[in-house]
Amino acid sequence: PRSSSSYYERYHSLEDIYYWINRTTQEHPEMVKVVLIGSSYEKRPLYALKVHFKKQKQDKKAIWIDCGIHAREWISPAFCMWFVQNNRMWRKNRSYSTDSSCVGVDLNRNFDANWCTEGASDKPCSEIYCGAFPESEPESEAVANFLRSHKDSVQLYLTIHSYSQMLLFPYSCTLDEAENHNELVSFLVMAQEAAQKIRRYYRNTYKYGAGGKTIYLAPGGSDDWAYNLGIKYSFTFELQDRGRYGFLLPPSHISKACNEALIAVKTIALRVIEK
Ligand code: ING
Ligand code: ZN
Repeated sequence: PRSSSSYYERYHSLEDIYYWINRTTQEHPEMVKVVLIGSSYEKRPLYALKVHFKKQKQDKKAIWIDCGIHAREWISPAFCMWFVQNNRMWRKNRSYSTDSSCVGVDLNRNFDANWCTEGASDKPCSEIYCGAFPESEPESEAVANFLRSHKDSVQLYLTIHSYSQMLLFPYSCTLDEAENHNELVSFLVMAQEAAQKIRRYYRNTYKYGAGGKTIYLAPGGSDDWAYNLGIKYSFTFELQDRGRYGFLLPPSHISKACNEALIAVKTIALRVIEK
């Protein structure tokens, strides 16, 4: 399928490339436009892809790249496809700010928990940009609105990230201990013990602790916000792996990674229900 990374590590027929052009423009109509600029001697269409990588102001500046002027140089069209391919390592959402050409807010810095203090950035180009104000983004606002209106029934908040194999709890936005710190530790000790049952197969362990002390200070995270809202059991799971593949975890690792996390979720959920 076109979405797998290996698609770009192969050569493609002209027919495939036409299909790819079609799919790419349909999937990202705001970023990629197709323009028919003529036809070949054999009457095949010549397409230009107009790619907007950033919000464009009035004075439109452009780069032209053509690939495949010489037929036997197959790596050349492969480069053009590689160039257009979306950034698999994108982290933030896709919002445009008015005073910068950089795109995106880090949604896990956009919640109202010591918002935009140390561990976040007010620079729109940063990977940890906190946004213009707490819940400035529709995605974080939607989550926050839902939890606000259901906070009496939601007893356990889980947010799943990757990678590094860690089970984290509040606070990430300060080095202070949460009021029920020891209880949260005991939940994770149990989850960890349960995970060890299958460790014989998987040989994986998870570190656990309060976010700020275990990884880094990170204000504006959803788990801290949910905790402060009153959901006393609030956890961030950082799933596999430890860095071998990092964010590019191969599909063959999905079931192991999910089964491990499932054991931890079940253990924690049972403890919360028992209370
Ligand atoms: N890690 C989280 C991040 O947003 C985190 C760590 C957890 C921050 C809880 C704040 C609260 O940086 C990843 N992998 O995104
Ligand atoms: Zn994350």
